[in-house]
Amino acid sequence: MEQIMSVYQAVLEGDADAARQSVSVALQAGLPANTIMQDGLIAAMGEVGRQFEAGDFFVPEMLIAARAMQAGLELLKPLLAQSGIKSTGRVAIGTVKGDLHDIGKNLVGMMLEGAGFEVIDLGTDVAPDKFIEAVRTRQPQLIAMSALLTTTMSNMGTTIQALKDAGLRDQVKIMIGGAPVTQEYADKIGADGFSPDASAAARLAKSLVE
Ligand code: B1M
Repeated sequence: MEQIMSVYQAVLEGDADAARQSVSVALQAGLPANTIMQDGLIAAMGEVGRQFEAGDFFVPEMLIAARAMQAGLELLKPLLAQSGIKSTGRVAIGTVKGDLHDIGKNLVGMMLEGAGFEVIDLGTDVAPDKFIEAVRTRQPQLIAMSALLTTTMSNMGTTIQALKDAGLRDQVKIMIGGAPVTQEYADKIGADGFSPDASAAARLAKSLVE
């Protein structure tokens, strides 16, 4: 479909204005919001992820594509909410306590959104209590924690312990990432998964909620 291809192309090219415009044209042509999201926005972000992993796209290209995707998604969100379409899953994401780095976390959040997740962004410097509160009040299937400092990554383990102490550990899957984080560390603290970048994070998140 020509209108869907325009949405797909706008996201791939990272053109936020064209993304908004093409989503609007597709809606005017009577295409369902869910089709525009799945076949236009989400499909394009899948291709962005593939190109990133192939080394054809770098972080800046992925960021501008994700921003274009979000621009298009803003127009669809109210319609999707009305039609009661189920999201891929709900994820609460945050940078752990003591850590203010959020560029990677935001990128992961955008890729998750691009994969069809409802993303609750808890921000930066997120204490274990805030993750606990989010699980209690918002019932995400997944918690995603980011850390960029060797001095703050231990707060991922502290958060997992706090969830255990609160009796909530079994209610959520937990994935972690960030420059100093490794699979070995994820295994050590009992996280369900680790991913080295935002594109792999979206794939991991899907596999964890399936
Ligand atoms: Co900071 N900083 N910083 N900093 N900073 C680093 C991380 C550092 C490596 C620089 C260095 O010394 N070479 C170093 C950490 C050393 C260490 O602990 N090993 C460092 C330091 C020391 C500090 C301060 C302590 C400096 C100081 O004040 N003395 C201070 C700490 C503040 C705090 O947090 N309490 C600090 C402050 C800052 C700024 C505020 C100035 C700024 C942050 C702005 C912001 O985020 N809004 C900043 C920046 C920009 C950096 C660097 C330059 C870039 C980080 C970044 O955004 N990268 C960084 C050096 C570097 O990495 N070259 C550095 C781009 C981003 C897309 O990558 O975040 O790695 P990244 O995310 C990737 C993956 O890691 C992964 O996917 C992303 C994309 O593919 N990923 C996940 C991330 N989270 C994930 C979660 C997942 C899965 C994948 O699942 C949940």
